[in-house]
Amino acid sequence: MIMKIKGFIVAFTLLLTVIFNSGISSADGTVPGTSIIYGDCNSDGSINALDLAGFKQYLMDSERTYNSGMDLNLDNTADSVDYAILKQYLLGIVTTLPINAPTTNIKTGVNYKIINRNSGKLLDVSGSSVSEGGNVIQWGLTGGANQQWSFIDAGGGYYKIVNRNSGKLLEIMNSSVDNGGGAVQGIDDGDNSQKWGFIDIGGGYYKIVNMGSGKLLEVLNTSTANGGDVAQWTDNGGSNQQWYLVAQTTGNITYTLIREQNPTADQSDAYAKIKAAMDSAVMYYNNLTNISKQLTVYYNTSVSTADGNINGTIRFGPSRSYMDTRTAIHEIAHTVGVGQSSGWFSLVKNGIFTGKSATEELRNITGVSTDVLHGDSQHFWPYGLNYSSEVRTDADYINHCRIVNQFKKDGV
Ligand SMILES: [Ca+2]
Ligand SMILES: [Ca+2]
Ligand SMILES: [Ca+2]
Repeated sequence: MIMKIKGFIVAFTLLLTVIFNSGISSADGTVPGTSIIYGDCNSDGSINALDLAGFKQYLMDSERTYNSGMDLNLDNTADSVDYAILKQYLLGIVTTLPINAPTTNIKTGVNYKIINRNSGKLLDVSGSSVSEGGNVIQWGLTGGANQQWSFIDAGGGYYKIVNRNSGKLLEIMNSSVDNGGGAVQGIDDGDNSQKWGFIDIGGGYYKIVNMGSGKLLEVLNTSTANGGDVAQWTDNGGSNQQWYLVAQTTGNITYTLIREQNPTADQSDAYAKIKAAMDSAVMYYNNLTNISKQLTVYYNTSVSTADGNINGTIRFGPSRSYMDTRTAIHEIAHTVGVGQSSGWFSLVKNGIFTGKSATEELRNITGVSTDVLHGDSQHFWPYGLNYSSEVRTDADYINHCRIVNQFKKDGV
């Protein structure tokens, strides 16, 4: 029996050798009059376990030559990445071959925040764990190192994703290939479950695909809550499977809250709430924009809600319902020019903000190529955060900052 198997492998290897040398290797993957069945390594018209065995043999052959029919991700190499893809195909994880190669325009050596498109929350190692198996979840922006990730080129368009705080890799627990397989952090062991491809879907968004399983990194159950679990799932087009990548920004908004020397109980309470709102708002601006501004913030009971001025002043009135992140972000936008600068007034025409960069950014966010930003003498929408009802998820804070950042490019 052993002899038989050995004989089969020899015969199979010979067959493959014939196939590999048969000239199916033109740059566009086709030969006139011949159409390649990608993954059909033994050219018998079907793709099955025999092809996987053949591929393994091929990889062990030190003198192998490139074969486009085995280049299943169209990156001009036929290697272990393609073998993994063939395995995924036979498991039914990948349903068509070839697949598009993940993008290779990811920068290495840079710390990124990885933000879920649906929730606006960040890919985060729970509790800043540094342990093997520490859970990876989503959490609102904190600026913490456990929410920052850098990439190491793992070849074939795949990357290792390293948590800045722990130095451990984003991985799928137990190399699961199942829906719901958990995203955790682990020590680098070279496994394909620790390698990820980035599929650029435009607008700054990526699908992040696990090399071991072919499944996408997603926030389970489209959670928008802090602590929502991150795992893998079959691509279903959901925005909970799409991620916005943002590298280090140069935003530098600082503020001073003016306090009475001997504050009343009401003032002390207001200061604490205003500080929390401003800290959160400044965090968003500094992590998502390149805008700098020094602000002076007041608590003033004669102000009806809150206001912001291009001179750098923000005033909060007595209503506690306006001492929140939404209002603070909205007022910061005024201090950097929204409804305040001459640039604003020349760019808003007939109720439309006409600047190119911000308009393009809105379309990046919505995916609708005809969308326009509406504006008046004071405000803009969508994403102006003019009312608390405009905040459905943290993604609205993120998108506000993306647009205001582009307002500055447009000359606001
Ligand atoms: Ca076959
Ligand atoms: Ca390939
Ligand atoms: Ca997880």
